[in-house]
Amino acid sequence: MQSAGPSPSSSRDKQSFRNGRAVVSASRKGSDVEKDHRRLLESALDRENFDKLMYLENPALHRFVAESIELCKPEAVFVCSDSDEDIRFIRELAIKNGEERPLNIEGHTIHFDGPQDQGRDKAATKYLVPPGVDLGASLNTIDKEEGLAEVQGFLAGAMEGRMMLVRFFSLGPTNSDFSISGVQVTDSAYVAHSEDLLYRSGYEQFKSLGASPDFFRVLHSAGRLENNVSIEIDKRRIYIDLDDETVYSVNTQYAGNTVGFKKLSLRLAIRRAHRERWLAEHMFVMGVHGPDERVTYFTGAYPSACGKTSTAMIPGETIVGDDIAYLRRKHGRVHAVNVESGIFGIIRDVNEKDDPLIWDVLHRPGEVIFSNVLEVNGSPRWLRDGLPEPEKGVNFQGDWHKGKTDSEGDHVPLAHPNSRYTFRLRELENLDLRANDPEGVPVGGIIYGGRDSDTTTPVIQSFTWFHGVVTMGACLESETTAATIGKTGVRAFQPMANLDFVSILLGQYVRSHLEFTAGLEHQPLIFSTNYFLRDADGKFITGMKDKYVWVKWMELRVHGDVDAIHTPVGFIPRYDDLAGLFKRVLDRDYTREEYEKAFTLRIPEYLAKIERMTGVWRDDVPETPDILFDILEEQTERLQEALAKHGEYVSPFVFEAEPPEEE
Ligand code: SPV
Ligand code: MN
Repeated sequence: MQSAGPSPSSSRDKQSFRNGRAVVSASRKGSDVEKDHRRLLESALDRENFDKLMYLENPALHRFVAESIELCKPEAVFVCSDSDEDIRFIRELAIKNGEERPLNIEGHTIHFDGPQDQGRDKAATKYLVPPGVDLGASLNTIDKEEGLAEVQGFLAGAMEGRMMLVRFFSLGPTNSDFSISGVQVTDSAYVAHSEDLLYRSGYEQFKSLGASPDFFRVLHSAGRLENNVSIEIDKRRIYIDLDDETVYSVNTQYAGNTVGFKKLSLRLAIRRAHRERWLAEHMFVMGVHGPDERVTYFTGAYPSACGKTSTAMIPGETIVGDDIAYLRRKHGRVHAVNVESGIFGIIRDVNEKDDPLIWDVLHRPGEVIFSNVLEVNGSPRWLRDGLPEPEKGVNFQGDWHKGKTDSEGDHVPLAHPNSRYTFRLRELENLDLRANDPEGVPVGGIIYGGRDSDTTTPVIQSFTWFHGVVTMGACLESETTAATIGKTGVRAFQPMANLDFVSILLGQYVRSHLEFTAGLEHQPLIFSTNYFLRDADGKFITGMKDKYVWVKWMELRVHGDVDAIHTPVGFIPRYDDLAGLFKRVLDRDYTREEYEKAFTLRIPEYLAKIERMTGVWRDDVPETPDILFDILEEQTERLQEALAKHGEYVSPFVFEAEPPEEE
């Protein structure tokens, strides 16, 4: 039998890599195995690092580290506690080993990923599943034994001559009902440094776990490097063992493939959440500031590169988090926390005028990692930064100059469209006061948003929780972006903007949403937004800042402060309310024509969308709850009725003049 452990050569195949979960070989007692691990750690670690590891009296952790050492064969091991000194060591190591280079501004560094390693690799990201387990066609899986053998084969000896870094984090605020502990083992100081900016330190929290094996594990190696970038891209693998809550990542550096507590742990968390009846989502969390200093919290799910961060960063509002949220039922409401404590944000289109808060952080001393931008004499430059295009610089492809073309004669942009900045949220002056509240924040509304050029109105509220979960969450579609490797601009099924990370049967996942708020005294309202609607000439219909108004309208709706127009697909804003908000928030005269164009119901497109979605859920998803089809059918009937009465494209004023009959 092929070993299930990290070391293919290990003779202890039966108990290997089960992380201490009651799997003890028939022939050896658990205490003997623990002694083996201790001996191995004692010989591989110097006294100081050994002591730091042993301070955490957790046999499952010791096993994970010992077996990772056995497999990857590092030259040295550094265990990072929560101390400033240890954290500084990692930050400096990233510069010393060349993974990051200092820029002109103090604390700023630049990192490059390889030319073929600029986004999440969906094809190489797979779940390891034991025989007999079927996760459905929409999830990428590989037989566990086969996958482990493959990825462990690539990890074998991968850290020879390098230092292994061991880091501890808390997902969610520390010491809260929400928090999950995690350990990352990596040979990349860039990855370990990024995590320091992105997550709350968790060494002391790990201590409080005692001997519990209840934590997430990530083992990463950048693999063979040339000029500090991973070069064996054909051997890039990101494999996720759901049962052991362990992630393996190799031959890649791009943070979305390597920073284990981002999307890799989200996949683990979704499974836990399903078991324990909470939700782990690809969502921002933000406070929207209403009348009389009222703060109403929203979460928002948008596929990558569809406006999630820019919504969470709307000036005048406050940010709790921009990417991943855990939601739990508490005190008769839904409460949410930000799993992270930093931002790994897209740095395309970031300019001084539209993004003053981010711009400020990116231009003053403080810890910032820029990745895959252009470096010009120690200054970072990125796509559409609002400055004159530079003559030349260095980017992830090497030397760049204005007018550069590739072998096909195509224009080579100065930076990658998925370039990123990484910094701590506390750098931002608009950080919400409750960002680290162990109780989380109470959620008034949930927003779903996709990149949809032709169907969904700019903002709309669902009739009910079920109607929102189904028509706005489960039926979210979005055109693909540069955040994942592959063709961009293709309309794709993106339920809850979380499809890439769902790790249970999709039908069960949507059911867990449907049931989540059952019996709660206060259910969040559900909305959808679309910032990408275009007219017949392909021009965007709404402005970049219109979202500032949409969130204010949603905030008022949560409190019943404004009425709305009943349409066949949900409630849309009244013109008068929006006109008032546009004036107050943006000091802009919002015309009736603009409103009518943006909020005209596009019935043929909506009907086509329902048909597409019904097909996907019916044909490709096992265990889809029947209610999903019922809700879509009812929506179709309402749309057909409106079509017969008013034609294909219906002005919001028509619906306003015709209130619905009482049901
Ligand atoms: C996303 O792509 O949704 C991100 C960046 O937030 S990544 O870490 O690659 O997932
Ligand atoms: Mn994301």
